[in-house]
This record gives sequence, C-alpha cells and structure tokens, in this order.
Amino acid sequence: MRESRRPPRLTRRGFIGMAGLGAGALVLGGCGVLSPARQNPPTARSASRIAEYALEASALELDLGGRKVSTWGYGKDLPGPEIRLKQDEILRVEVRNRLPEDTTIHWHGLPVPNRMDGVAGVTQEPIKPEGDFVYEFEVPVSGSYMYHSHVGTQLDRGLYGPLIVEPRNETLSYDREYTLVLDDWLDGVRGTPEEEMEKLKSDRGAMADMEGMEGMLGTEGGDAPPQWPPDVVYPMYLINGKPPDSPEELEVRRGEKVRLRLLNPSSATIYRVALQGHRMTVTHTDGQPVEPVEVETIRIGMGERYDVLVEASNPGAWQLAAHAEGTEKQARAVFRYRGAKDPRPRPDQRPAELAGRMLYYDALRATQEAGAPESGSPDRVLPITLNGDEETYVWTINGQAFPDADPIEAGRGERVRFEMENTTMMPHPMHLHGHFFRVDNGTGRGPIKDTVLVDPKQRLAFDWLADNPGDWAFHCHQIYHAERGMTRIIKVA
Ligand SMILES: [Cu+2]
Repeated sequence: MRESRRPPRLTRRGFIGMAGLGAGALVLGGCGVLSPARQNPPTARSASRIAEYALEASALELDLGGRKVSTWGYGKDLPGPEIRLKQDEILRVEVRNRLPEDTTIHWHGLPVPNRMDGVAGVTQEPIKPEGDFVYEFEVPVSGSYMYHSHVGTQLDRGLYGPLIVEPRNETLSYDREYTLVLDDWLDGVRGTPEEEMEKLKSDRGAMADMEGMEGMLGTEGGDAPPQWPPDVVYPMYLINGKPPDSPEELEVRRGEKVRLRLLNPSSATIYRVALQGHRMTVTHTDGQPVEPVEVETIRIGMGERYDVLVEASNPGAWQLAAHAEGTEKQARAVFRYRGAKDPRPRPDQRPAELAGRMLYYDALRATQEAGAPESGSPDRVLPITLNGDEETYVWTINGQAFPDADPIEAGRGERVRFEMENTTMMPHPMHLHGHFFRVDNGTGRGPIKDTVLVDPKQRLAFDWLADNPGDWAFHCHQIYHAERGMTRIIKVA
C-alpha cells in the first residue's frame, strides 16, 4: 500500500530545518487563498496554498567537528533550513539581509518568473544590508533543488540550503528519505572566499598547494574517467554541514527502501559518491525523472542533483563517501542500520564501490518531457566555446569574459541548441537559469537537466525551449570561474 510507504515526516533533515525556527528560519507552512489579481494565474488544479518561509542571511558561528568558525549563512546552522513544498504551490520567502554586503537568493533549477530569479544586477537590484525582499512564485515542477546566494563568491560561505518539491502524485515507492548536501569548506579555516579568489588571480596559489592532490589524474580503476585536478583543494569537505570526523548518521531499518537526495552546492568540487556495501538506483537527475539505472558510483558536479534508491538489505554501519575528485580527501556520512553496534568506518575509509560501475550521462534516459524539446531539428544552433587563461585566471564563453560580454538572444518559443566545446583542462558544470534542457547523449532521450558537466577537451550539446521570457544567466557553476568571466546573459524575448 502506498500509504504505508510514505516517508516519515520527521527525518533528521526535517529536524534541522525546524531547529532554525529561533533564527527566523522557518516561519510556517501556512495556507492562503490566492488573490484573483495575482500574476501568472494558475491552472484550475493548482496553487491554492502558499508555502511561507523567512530566511535571514547573517553572520553565524559554526562548530565543524570541534573547530569554531565564523561564516555567513541562513539561520543558525549549515546548510540553511530545508524548504519543502508541493508541486503547484506558491513559494513565498521573505529574505532579510543582515550581512555587511549586498545579497540575493537564487532558486537553483526552478523555472521561476525572471524577476524572481535572484541574479544581482540582472534580474533584480541586490538586497542591501539591513534590506529585505520577498520572493514569491508558483512552483510548477517537482524534485530536488537548492537555493543559494547569487552574489560574488558568497556561495562559498554557508549561504545555501535544500529545496524539495514533492510531486502532485508520488509514483516512487520508498520508506524513508534523507537529503545529503555536499560542500567544500574553507571559510574561517583557511581565509575567506574573497582571499581565495585573490590567490587564484595572483599566483594560482591553490594550484601550487599540492596538499591533498596526490590523486590528481589518478583513476579508480576500471574504465573510470581521469580525475581532473581542481583549482581549489579545500581543507574540509562536508555532508550536511558535518566534517568526516563528526559525521551525520543516517538510520535505516533492514528491508527498507531508502531515498537519498544528493545535492551539490559546492563552489569548486566534483564528487564521486558511493555507499559501501550497497548499490544505488538512480531515479532522477536535477529533479527530473529518468529510467532507473543501477550503479555503484555517482559523479556529481557543482549545481547537479541526483535522487537514488537504496535497498537496505545489508545490516551494519557503512561509509557513505563523497570523494572530492582529483584529491585524496572525502566527505562522508554513516549509513547505520537500527541496532547495529558496529563502530563507524574510519573517516578516510574509501568504499570499494568507488571503483565500481560509475554513472555516465550516456546511461540516462528521460521519462518525462519537462518542457525540453527533443534533440535534433532545432530552430537555432549556437556554438559555445569554453576557454580560459591560466595566467590571468580569466574564463570566457566564445572569447568574452562577463560582464564585458554580449548577450545571447533567443526568440520566444525557439528550440535552441547549445553545442559546447571545452578547450580547457578544467571540467565546467554549465548551468542555465529559468529553463530545463535535454542533454544530447546520442539516444534521443537524454536526461532533462539544468546543469551539465563538460569535461576537458569534451564536446557536449543540449537542446532547450526558450519559453520563459527575460534575461537569464548561463554560467559555469564553479563559482570562481563564473566570477572571472564564464557567465553570459541569454535574452529570451
Ligand atoms: Cu568552469
């Protein structure tokens, strides 16, 4: 029976969200009646309820495994409180800026009206210190998303959180769910993101710091792709704000089907995620359903999300590892069966599954359209060359570095194909705002996504329908690349 398989309402993640109450994090999930004057009138079926939240961006003190750090975040903890609502509801978030500088919030992956997209200087004036702003929009899609600051390198502090949209009708059958938010952390441990940027610009300092980079260009065995050395090797990698020596424990019971939502709001880290003693069945990427595919390792770039199902059939206490690609480091949580007295795996223990079958885009088939057109017969084809200069740390799209870059124009209703070529030695997770796209993986039914990794020297194309009017950011989600030019505005008339 479906009813008996509903996920419990109070998971660990749910509790963290509620714990933010005191900081003005979660106000209520209240009910409201729509005014008939509201814009974007919903269809008959939809939007009778408003999910209301309040977020305060402010300084906070974190305890990272006994180490106290000062950073910026939403509420009192890391990640920011979970926002959870149902498809077709209206999300209303009152944001207060208690930071000493401007901020905004971007609803990563959601096709919102342009003025709600949260890109400072493009879709809105930034929210000034002590200022506030109300984001309000209908949420017509379901899935795993996230919200984060879209100003400078603020994302590389604690200014991010999970955003979960439950579908009108849940077709997936599972007993329990956990959201796992991956992050690379330096703020307050090794300077600030702004200082890191200065290092990258002046002497490629982080690249010169070889600590933790012994694994660069190593392979996990099998046919795994090479591990590209990242620009920044972080002092810590976190899952749900917890470093490996004080990990979150995810309790499961034998026989359960467990849904894991993997979110990567990291600024500069691709992970390889594996669960020791188990396989994972991928059901969604970037919130959109795919035909189930069973793998042992998932490679997840900045800005990407994957939903997986795990059969809890192997009692014990197991490592859920997120290996930071190109380094020797990892983040981890512990997957513990109820009653299992096993000690935690060592923080640095690598599951053998990391060398097992890895998920590639080639293996994904979309099961639902989500508004993206099929690959082939586009109205307009645009070559997108990703380039960069290691010396000056300037990153370009078609030779131009934002903001000194021409907008790219798309007609409303046009099917647009981006044919990307990465000429650099860095992977670039390219993210399109306001729209989903279909990755052309040669099957004609490639996955529907909003962020896709383009590896060094790789060519990759996606197709999208320009149906959401406005000025949309298209950028690399390695936040230091985006800040140093790898951003464009797409004008949809
Ligand atoms: Cu990039």
